[in-house]
Amino acid sequence: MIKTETQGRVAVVTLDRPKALNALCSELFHEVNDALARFDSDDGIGAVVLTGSERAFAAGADIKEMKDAEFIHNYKTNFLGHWVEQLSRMRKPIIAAVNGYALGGGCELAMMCDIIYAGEKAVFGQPEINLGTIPGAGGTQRLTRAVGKSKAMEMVLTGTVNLTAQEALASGLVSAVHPPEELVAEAIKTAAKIAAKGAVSVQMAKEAVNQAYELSLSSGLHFERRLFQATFATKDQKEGMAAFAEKRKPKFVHE
Ligand code: CO8
Repeated sequence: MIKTETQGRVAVVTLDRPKALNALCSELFHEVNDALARFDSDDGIGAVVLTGSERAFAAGADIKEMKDAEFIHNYKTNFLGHWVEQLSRMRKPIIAAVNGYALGGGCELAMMCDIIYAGEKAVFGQPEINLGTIPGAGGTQRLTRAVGKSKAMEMVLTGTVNLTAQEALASGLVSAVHPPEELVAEAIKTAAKIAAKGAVSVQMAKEAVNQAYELSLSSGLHFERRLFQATFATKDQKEGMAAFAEKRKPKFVHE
């Protein structure tokens, strides 16, 4: 249900369940998680791009698969919990390249990534309320932080107010909009730029930015300063600063 490829130090994971608009069924998520775990522990990979098709990034969790699920089963098995753990554990940066529908779990999947690029026709929405349920993997939390309370409430409570790519850009949910056919290449270009930096400082930078969502300002600044100081224990900091002083390009060794 997915395709994977590598381009230099960049891995690309493409959701490939076109007939169901990449609806996120259990099998698809297992494949995604396996691939992400593999790339996260591969020293030859520095960043990952996650994408779907031009019609759909993902139209949400698979409604047909989950429609008969019962609360006790969901609770006991922590339904959806294990699906999203790998993504939140990812230490390497992951860029979502979103063309077409990113609805429900699809929108949440994009928001679990570190950077989102949108194709011009992308649609972001949380339609769960129309199914008698609510978002279950960050739609009430990450979306609210990204677009603000009023817009998030409108989207989550009506299930029909969606964001276009331009609206998503204006609100800060995504950081760039590209023509659909150029989107993945643009995401790969950015991923390659990141993957060419020193891998240790990239991971530390990702950790530090993510703490901005978890910590008070003073604790966050403390966390950031400690990691900043720690970068001076790496070969890449020595190389990066020496290269600057010697007016040459750095050769990072990711150590
Ligand atoms: N689940 C299962 N099948 C789906 C889904 C889905 N979410 N979305 C589309 N499909 C299937 C359709 O049933 C259809 O299958 P078939 O050809 O066998 O009838 C096929 O994909 C094509 O879909 P449509 O014919 O409906 O295509 P349209 O272009 O007419 O419409 C839409 C596209 C608007 C995207 C429409 O398909 C739609 O509304 N889909 C459902 C969107 C939705 O409600 N998503 C939220 C699902 S609930 C959820 O995501 C909970 C999140 C929990 C956390 C997840 C963890 C990451």
